[in-house]
Amino acid sequence: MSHILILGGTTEASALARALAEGSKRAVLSYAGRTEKPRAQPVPVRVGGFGGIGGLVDYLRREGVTHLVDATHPFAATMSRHAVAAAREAGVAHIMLTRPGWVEASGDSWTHVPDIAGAVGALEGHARRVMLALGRMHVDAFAAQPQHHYLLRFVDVPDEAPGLPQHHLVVDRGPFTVEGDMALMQAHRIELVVSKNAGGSGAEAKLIAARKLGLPILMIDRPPCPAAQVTHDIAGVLEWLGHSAERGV
Ligand code: 3Y8
Ligand code: NAP
Repeated sequence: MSHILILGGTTEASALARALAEGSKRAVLSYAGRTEKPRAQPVPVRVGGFGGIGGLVDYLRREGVTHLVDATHPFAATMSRHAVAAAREAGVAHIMLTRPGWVEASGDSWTHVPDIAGAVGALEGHARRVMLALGRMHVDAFAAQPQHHYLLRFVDVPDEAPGLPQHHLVVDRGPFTVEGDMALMQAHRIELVVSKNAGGSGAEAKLIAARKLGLPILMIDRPPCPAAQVTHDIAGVLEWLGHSAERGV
């Protein structure tokens, strides 16, 4: 009997949980605990870190996990590295479910930067009205460029006000809509949008909204991904589960 651990926090992880529940597969979805009220799931959920690679190995062995699906966000690089190492050490089958990166389309005006620090550096210069669609974890880095007016969007109300002298905070969770993001950008007279190359549909609205409004994008490229088996869709995971079950892993 297989027992699947899904490392979640993405639209695709939730879709996989639904598919496994419908198939009466035994699965648990894991959240880091970054948000106050994570989305309810049709499979049991666990919340919180494992305690590094060793903690994850212990969890895999203790719970009798047979398959580990890393369906975390492409920027959750530490979790993905830990998942590969722990699965190997515990002898558990492993696959990454991740979405392809977005690619610049005609009508887009992207400037690529390698990471958050690169985005901060690229904001050197005259004051502008910038939409920082990066969530909460890295906002403080942008205090190095206090001249801009920032539009921020967090999942939860923060414990303290963001450390940016000129900002407007929207508390909202995705998936977002093109119309909603266009209205938001127009209402705040946004001149530039800063985005991670998350891929997928849940955060894509802002790219389409920026394209329709002719706004430039500062695109933060993904961190390197560990060497592992990867699929971009639920069907790929279900096929992998079927194959590895036949092999009796
Ligand atoms: C806790 C679980 C689902 C998953 C939904 C996806 C889509 C909506 C769009 C913008 C961009 C951003 C952010 C974003 C999106 C989905 C997906 C996605 C981006 C939840 C969730 C958790 C998180 C963590 C949160 C981060 C933050 C990032 C906001 C749940 C809602 C900016 C990423 O306040 C914080 O500490 C938030 C932290 C990591 C990035 C950051 O650096 O702040 N996601 N987001 C997960 C956990 O605890 O393990 O609460 O239900 C999940 C989703 N957020 O099941 O429907 O699939 O990506 N999440 C980015 O892409 O740039 C918002 O505003 O346009
Ligand atoms: P990260 O930097 O790669 O991981 C840092 C630590 O958080 C990990 O070492 C692990 O702690 C814990 N962790 C991360 N994901 C976990 C999970 N799904 N279940 C249990 N523990 C987890 O991760 P992150 O970028 O902070 O992302 C955290 C969560 O938010 C992930 O679920 C991710 O899918 C989701 N998310 C992130 C982003 C983003 O932009 N980074 C966007 C959307 C959703 P231990 O070492 O103690 O095990």
